[in-house]
Amino acid sequence: MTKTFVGFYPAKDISKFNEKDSIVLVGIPVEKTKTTPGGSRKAPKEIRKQSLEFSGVSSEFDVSDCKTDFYDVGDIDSIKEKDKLLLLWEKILNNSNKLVVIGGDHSITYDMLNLAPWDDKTAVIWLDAHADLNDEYPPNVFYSHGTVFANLKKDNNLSAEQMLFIGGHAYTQTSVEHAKLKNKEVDFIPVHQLFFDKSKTLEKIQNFVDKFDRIYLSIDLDSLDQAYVPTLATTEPFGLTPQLLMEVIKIILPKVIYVDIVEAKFTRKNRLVLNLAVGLIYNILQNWMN
Ligand SMILES: [Mn+2]
Repeated sequence: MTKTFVGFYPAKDISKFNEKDSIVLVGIPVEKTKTTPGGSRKAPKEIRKQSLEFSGVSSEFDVSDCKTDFYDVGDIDSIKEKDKLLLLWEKILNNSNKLVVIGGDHSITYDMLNLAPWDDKTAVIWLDAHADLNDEYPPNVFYSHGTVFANLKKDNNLSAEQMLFIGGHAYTQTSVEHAKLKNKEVDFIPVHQLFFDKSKTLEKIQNFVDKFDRIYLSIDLDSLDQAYVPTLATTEPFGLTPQLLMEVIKIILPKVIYVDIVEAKFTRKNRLVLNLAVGLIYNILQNWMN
């Protein structure tokens, strides 16, 4: 087995996993439509490797000092091992665990959340440069990183009120996506609103969070400004800063039982995004522990 994330116990056999109230990490090394070398399918392995450079200790948090246990169940192929994903969800829900998922491209969010339980008190929030609300992307491809939330909505009968998209600063979004946002097919907070009136916009996010018992959170790293994630496949200017991203998810995390981090494409020469992902995971754990 590849190395586990620092501070996490290996727990490869999911069928035997029965730990309660713990945090479970899984990698989904899958890209559906992209074949660029060094793509996000390599991120689960490389993010774990990068975590070895970290101590897991900061001025505010010590991973070795937590009462909660952390388990790394390894990688699952969301296309070929759907039965394993179903078993993982069963374990997470029965044992009151929380799940941290490392993609893969954004299509893995559909693979994961289409198997998740949904009811009126469950919501999904995604941070992204693009809405990922296409009906097909690229043309004639109906399940990809560009169609995630259109398919989730359709296949699980979700209402506009239980879907919040934060970001959308991309000039490469399709007209279909723009039309859907305009028609309020999901709730939407553009990045410029966060910069323009931060406190009011954070309050709006808090009000959304307050309405639900359970939230699934999906973080496409291209929600960050291109300066922070220059190796990603679809970077855009005018995105979030890492600090603002943390302020936003701090509000959401108390209700979150599932969080994924997707599209962490790096190059041999530039592995910054892997560092960012490791730091983000520790920040998420720290917020969950407090
Ligand atoms: Mn995306």
